[in-house]
Amino acid sequence: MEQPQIELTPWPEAEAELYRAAGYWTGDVLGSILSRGAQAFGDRTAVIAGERSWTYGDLNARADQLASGLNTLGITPGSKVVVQLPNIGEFIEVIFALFRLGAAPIMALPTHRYAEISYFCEFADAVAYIAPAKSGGFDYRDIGKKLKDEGLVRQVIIAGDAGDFVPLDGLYQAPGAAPEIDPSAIALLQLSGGTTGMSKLIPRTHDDYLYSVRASAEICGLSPQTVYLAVLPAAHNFPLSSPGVLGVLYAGGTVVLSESGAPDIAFPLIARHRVTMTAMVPPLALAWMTACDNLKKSGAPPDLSSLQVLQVGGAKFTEEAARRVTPVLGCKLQQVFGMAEGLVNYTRLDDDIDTVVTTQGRPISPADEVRIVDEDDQPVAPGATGLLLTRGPYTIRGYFKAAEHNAKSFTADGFYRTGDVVRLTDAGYLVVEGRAKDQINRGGEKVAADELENHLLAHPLVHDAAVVAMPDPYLGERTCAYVIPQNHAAAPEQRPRPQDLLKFLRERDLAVFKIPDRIEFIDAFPKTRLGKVDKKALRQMIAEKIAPPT
Ligand code: J2J
Repeated sequence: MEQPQIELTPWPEAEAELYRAAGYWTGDVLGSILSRGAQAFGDRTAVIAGERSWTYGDLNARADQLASGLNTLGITPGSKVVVQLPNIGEFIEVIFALFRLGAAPIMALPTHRYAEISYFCEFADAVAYIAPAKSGGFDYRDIGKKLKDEGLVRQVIIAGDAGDFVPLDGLYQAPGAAPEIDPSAIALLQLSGGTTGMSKLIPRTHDDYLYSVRASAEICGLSPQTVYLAVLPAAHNFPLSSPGVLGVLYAGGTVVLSESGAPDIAFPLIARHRVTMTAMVPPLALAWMTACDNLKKSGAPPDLSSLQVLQVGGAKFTEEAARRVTPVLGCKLQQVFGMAEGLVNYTRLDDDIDTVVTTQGRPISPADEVRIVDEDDQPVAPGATGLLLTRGPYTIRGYFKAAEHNAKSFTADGFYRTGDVVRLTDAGYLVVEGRAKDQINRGGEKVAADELENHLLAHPLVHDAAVVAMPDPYLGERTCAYVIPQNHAAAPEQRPRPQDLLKFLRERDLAVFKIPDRIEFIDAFPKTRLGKVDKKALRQMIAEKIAPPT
C-alpha cells in the first residue's frame, strides 16, 4: 500500500518539549519579527531598495495591508504560494504578508524557469504564483501565462506591469483580523539542492526557523547598527536566515537589497549606505577581491571602510582565497556551512585566523547533534573523515510529501543524511572534505545529477547520460554531461552534436544554471564492481582531459 504523504514530519514530542524547555522554541511566529520591530524600532529604516526605503512601521503596515488583499484572493491559513521575486522591497512585504495569513511561501529562485515553477505549483498544490513582470531581462509573465493555461494555479500576481494578471500593488487594502497562527505549523517551504529528481520541498516551522534566525543574529553580533547588503537572492536560505534578511530585521538593523552582486553595483552601495555586513558564495568573493585589487592599482580604491564582516558559504571556500579576504577587503571573514534542511555552522567572529580560514565553522546550537559515520552508519574514529548526519531543533525530520525519499534521507532515529563528507577538529569545528551525494555544486548553485540526466534522456538520440562535476578555478565545480548517443556505432556525423543537446535542454525551460557546461560523448560508461556507473572514474577522466598541461 502507498504510504500517506505527510506535509510536515513532526519532531518527537519528547524532543519538542526539550526544545521548548530550553527556550529554543518560544512559540512566537515569524510575523512577530515585524510586529515587534514596529514597536521597538518604528521610525528606523528597515529596508532600502534603490531609491525607496521603508521604516519598520511602514513595512509592518504594508505587510498587514497586503495580507488583507491576498486574503481576498483566497489565500488562507495552510495555503501554499510560489514566490519568485528578486531582491526588491516587495519580496519582504509578500513573505511577511503570507506569514501573517499562516500561508507558506515556496521560496523559488529568480533563476528558476517553467520546468521548476510548474513542478512546485503542482506538487504543493499552490493557490498562487507571485513574480515580477520583468527582471534580469526575463519576462516572468510568460511563466504565469503557462501556469494559467495549464490550470496549475488559480492566481497569478505580478509586481509591476501586470498585464492581464492581478497587480500586486492593487492588493494593499485596509487590514482585516489576523488569524491565530500555530507556531509548530509550516511557515515556509525552502528548496533542497536535490539529488534524485526535482528539488524536494523543505517544510520549515515558525518555531524552528525563528530559532535559527534568532541564534544566528546573536552569533553574528547583529544590532540596530547593522547594515546588511543582500546580494544573493533573498529567498535562498543563507541570505534569508543565516542570519540574513530575517536576522537583521529581528535585530532592528537595516537591509539594503541589491539585485546584483557585481562589484560595480555593490561597492557604491556599501559606500553610500555604510554597509557593515554581507553574505556571498565563493565565486563572488573571488570577483570582489579581484575587482578591489584592480581598483586599488588604478588609483581609485573602493570605499569599503564600513564593511566589518563578509560571510562566505554555500560551497567550499579554499584556504588560499580565505586568507586574502582581510588583507584585500579590510573586513573579517566568517565561513558559513549551512543547508536549507537545517544545520548551519559558523566560524565565530572572535575565532583565531587559522580556524576562520581552515574550517567551515561549528553548529549554531548546543542542541545540534552531529554524527560522522562510515558507509554502514558506524561512527568513524575521532577526527577521521566521514559522512555527516545531523538532527536538532531546526533540522527537518522529513521533506514535504516525500515518504519514499525520506526513508533514504533520514536515519531511523531522525538524523538527516546531509550527503556531505566532513571531519571534526579537536575544537569541534567542521571541515568539509567532499560530497557523497550525486550533486554538482556550481559555485553554490546545486545541480542534481539525476534531474539533468532525466532531461537528457528525454532526447531521442540519447541512449544514456551521466552527469558529473569537473573542477573549475572560479566556480569550484562545473557540470559535465557524459552522453552515450543512441546510434553510437554510427558515423560521427549521424550522432547528435553538443549544440543540439544544449538547444534541446534550453527549450525544456529549466533554470539556466542547470544547463551543462560541457558535453562529452562516450561509447560506454566505466562501471563499478557492482555494475553501477562509475562516476568517480568519469570525474577523473574529465579532470585529466581539461587539466592544463604541466
Ligand atoms: C562547503 N560546502 C557547503 C560550505 C554549503 C547558509 C549557508 C549555506 C547554505 C546552503 C545555507 C558550504 N562549504 N561553506 O542554506 O543557511 C554545501 C553542502 C550543503 C549544501 C546545502 C545556509 N555551505 N555547502 O548552501 O541548501 O553540500 O544551503 O549540504 O543551498 O551546500 O546547500 P543549500
